[in-house]
Amino acid sequence: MSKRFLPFLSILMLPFVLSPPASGLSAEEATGQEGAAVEAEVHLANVRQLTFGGENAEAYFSHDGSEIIFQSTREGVPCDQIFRMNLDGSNQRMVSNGEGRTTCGYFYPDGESIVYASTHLGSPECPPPPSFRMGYVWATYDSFDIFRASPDGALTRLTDTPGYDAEATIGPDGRIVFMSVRDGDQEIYSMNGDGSDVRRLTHRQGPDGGPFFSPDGSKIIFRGRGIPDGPEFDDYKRLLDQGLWRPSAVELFVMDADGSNLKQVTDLGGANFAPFWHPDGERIIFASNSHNPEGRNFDIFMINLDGSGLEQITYTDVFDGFPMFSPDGAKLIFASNRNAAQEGETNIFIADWVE
Ligand SMILES: [Ca+2]
Ligand SMILES: [Ca+2]
Ligand SMILES: [Ca+2]
Repeated sequence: MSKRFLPFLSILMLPFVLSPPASGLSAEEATGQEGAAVEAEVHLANVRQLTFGGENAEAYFSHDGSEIIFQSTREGVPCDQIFRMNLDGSNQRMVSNGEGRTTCGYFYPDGESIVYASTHLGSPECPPPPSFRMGYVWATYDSFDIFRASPDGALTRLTDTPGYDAEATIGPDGRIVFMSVRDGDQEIYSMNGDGSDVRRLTHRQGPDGGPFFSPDGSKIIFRGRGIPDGPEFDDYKRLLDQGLWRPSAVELFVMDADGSNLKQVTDLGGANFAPFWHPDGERIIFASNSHNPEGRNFDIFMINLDGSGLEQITYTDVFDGFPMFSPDGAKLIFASNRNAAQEGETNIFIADWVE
């Protein structure tokens, strides 16, 4: 999964979200639920806001499309914990253990057990955010490991190697794909749902992460960048050794589930991340700032797997990202700073998808 954009984006976007007109919403739209909708977004109908306040992101449907899992920092929750809710936003409840910082919650195919990453074995407290002096970076905390939580909340640790393990998602057959720095670089691995049979899938210098299986489980889409030796790699490696990453330049790639047949999907510039499959297995929806690579305005785009047919889906001047289709393709969920009641808050939205 893709995390770690939002806390830093929220900070960096302050000047942009202070003035409501910059959101692309009219004053009339900016009040109430109607403010979730934007006229230019022709593929999105009946946009509904599901969370109200705090930082909510990485919302993912269960495999049968009946429920949503997401991470939230909100009143009484000082750093991200994993929540579940119904598709109308009702019955929101924390399902992680409330300790440390968590990220990247995802349902097992049974719709009961979940997987998520947490720092709680390092400390029950929230880990300190990276220094603002580091600029625009994600913290890939060393203490993150991946856990399976059964419906009663009991945790099974699935990774135990030193360094960051997170961004776990689960394919239709229950196999997990995730990112780890266990071999000294950001790489993608897969494992069985119980943590056994770990296989390394990427082998290139530079960041690789945020993987998702295709609907039939045969392919994996992810964000990445190959970096040759030189000043850019030296900077990447220096940050990596501090548990940090500057995600300013990444594109989308696809490979077979065994790591073979690696192909680049986007070549847009800027940061392209949070890819997810349309149920047809031929199209990818993702977040990008390629239309404004130095800026903080991300929007959601869609592209064919062969790199053709790029289309912009959202149109606001603030962050829109983490898109995911329901299994039948009828709905899209995403995170956005649109319609924020307070500056910098990020909420989950759901829309009917219009082809
Ligand atoms: Ca670890
Ligand atoms: Ca790599
Ligand atoms: Ca936007």
